[in-house]
Amino acid sequence: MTYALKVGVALALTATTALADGHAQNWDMPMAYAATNYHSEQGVLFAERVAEYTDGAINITVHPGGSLFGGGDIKRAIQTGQVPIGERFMSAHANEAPLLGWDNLPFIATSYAENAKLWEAARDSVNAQLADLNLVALYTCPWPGQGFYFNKEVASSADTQGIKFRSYNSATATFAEELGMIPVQIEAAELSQALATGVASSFISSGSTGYDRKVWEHLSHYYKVNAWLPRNYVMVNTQVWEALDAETQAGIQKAADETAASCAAKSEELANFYFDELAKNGMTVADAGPDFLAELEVIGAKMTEEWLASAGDAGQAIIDAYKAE
Ligand code: PCA
Repeated sequence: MTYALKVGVALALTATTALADGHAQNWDMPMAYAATNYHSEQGVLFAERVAEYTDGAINITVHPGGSLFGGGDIKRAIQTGQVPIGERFMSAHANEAPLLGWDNLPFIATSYAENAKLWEAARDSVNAQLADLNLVALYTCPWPGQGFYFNKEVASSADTQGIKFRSYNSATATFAEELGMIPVQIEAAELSQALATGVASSFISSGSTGYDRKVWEHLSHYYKVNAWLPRNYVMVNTQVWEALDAETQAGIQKAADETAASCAAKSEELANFYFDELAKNGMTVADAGPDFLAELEVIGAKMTEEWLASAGDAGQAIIDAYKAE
């Protein structure tokens, strides 16, 4: 057992004692995105539900915006027991475990209903993968569909050559390179600064992150593509989870299931609001043109093939199960 995992076990044992004594446990929950973003607001709702359904045994304090741990450090902090619980963008972990990129496959599941179906198909193998990483997923929640932000009109890859592109995982870096752009990975929390300083002048994301980061201050065009609807997940350290009694686990899981539903509904409800806000603030919000879209589809098919090659049989099984339903 590594030192890091031992720390997790020690933390879990402390947790057991706390419950056996009848004392409440206080859990800090780092989250990666803006405090006013619905993911974070739903995280607060989750914490309230957990307190209610565990009769105050588990008190969660939400730390949004990467304030406790930066987005890139949250998973590790949970795995090693520095914090018991936290939230992060699932496909950011696909470089370590390719299967976790299941929700970044371009043009496979482009509506909320399809994305929910894909998650159902992926859930068991994703959970098995997370178990290997010393994690238990409590709930996942989709972002709205992903499209491209630019500081000019773009009709095809002829217009994207050499542009500095902010990526949020390795799949988006590949997408950018295929379009002749130069990817640089940057957290959503640092996006405004990156655009202001010219570190990047393009990125792929939902209307949500463009709105949170007021990107109309720097960029002019948003092209709706709806390439995929990636998910965040709230995860807990396995030892911490296993040290809880069954009743406490059931209370937390009930809170998680309710939050999965309320968070997905909120995402869908806000998707068009975000587009309206981008437009109200002066951005051109449009569907990607046919030439650009045709190129994106070719790149997308290639990315899916690459993912299948890296995710192996478990990846293929997800796609097969999704298509069979
Ligand atoms: N916003 C997050 C991830 C996906 C999204 O819509 C981001 O851009 O980092």
